[in-house]
Amino acid sequence: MRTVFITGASSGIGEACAQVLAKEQSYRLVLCARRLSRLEQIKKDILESYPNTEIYCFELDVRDFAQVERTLSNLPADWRAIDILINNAGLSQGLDSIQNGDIGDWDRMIDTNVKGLLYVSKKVIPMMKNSNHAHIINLGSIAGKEVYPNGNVYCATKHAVDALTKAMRIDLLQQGIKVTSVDPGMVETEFSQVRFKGDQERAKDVYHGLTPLSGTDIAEIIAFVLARPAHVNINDLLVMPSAQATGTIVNRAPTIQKK
Ligand code: NDP
Ligand code: 8X3
Repeated sequence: MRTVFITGASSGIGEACAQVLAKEQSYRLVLCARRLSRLEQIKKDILESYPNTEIYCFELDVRDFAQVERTLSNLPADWRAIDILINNAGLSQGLDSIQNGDIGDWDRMIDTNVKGLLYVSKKVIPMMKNSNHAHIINLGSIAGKEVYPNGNVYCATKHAVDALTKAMRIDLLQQGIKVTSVDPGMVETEFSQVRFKGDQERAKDVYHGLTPLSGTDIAEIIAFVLARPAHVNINDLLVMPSAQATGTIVNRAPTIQKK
């Protein structure tokens, strides 16, 4: 059994990782996010399908280092050895030009996507020291490879994740910790609802006329990455819907259907 620690497990890609890895029946799951009631429901759902799954859920705001430090230092004794960290918690807020951007939006993105990833990694890496399967997966994005109009600060945070992934791979090499970046294009989750602050129509419009990726598509790819033999690491994996060529060029003709 490998113990996997997933941030942002209350929704979207993080929730799908919990579901897909539970199905494999070879992982114990540590799930955290701010919405504890969601995590409890996800735990209940998983246990209905896979009653033998060991799951530990707790509330965590990755932006708050004091909380990260306190909570992770106080994990129950049998949850203090971690094999895999999926740094998934993240968000976009707004889609505005630099000159019109909102400072609060910028702070939330930088604090969550960059500082939150660093805070959690800082605390979890020492918990991986006895693992033979140590692996960190960072959720990057096409936005960490390209920049698109009005994506400025979100793209900057995902470029930072890209740089941190490369840096972690170097710094953690001698400890035998694999580091992978999984970089999706458009995935239909709560991401656009959060970006557009609850504007459901605007969020839905992002995926109009095309078949986006699902959280499960990404989770299955992460499960594949984790299943490679010990001597193999996938450094960086860019995955797009078939209808998306770049961050901005998409085919909205409804010709590509999911098999
Ligand atoms: P969702 O909005 O569905 O999920 C985001 C998750 O992050 C939620 O579980 C949320 O939980 C958690 N989260 C947000 N802020 C915090 C915080 N301060 N502390 C702890 N948890 C937090 O979006 P996705 O599943 O799509 O996003 C997951 C990751 O994938 C993000 O890093 C995103 O940037 C990345 N990504 C998404 C793409 C997409 O098109 N959807 C494409 C490329 C990358 P809660 O609110 O309960 O705290
Ligand atoms: C999320 C995908 O294209 O909105 O990272 O940047 S995109």
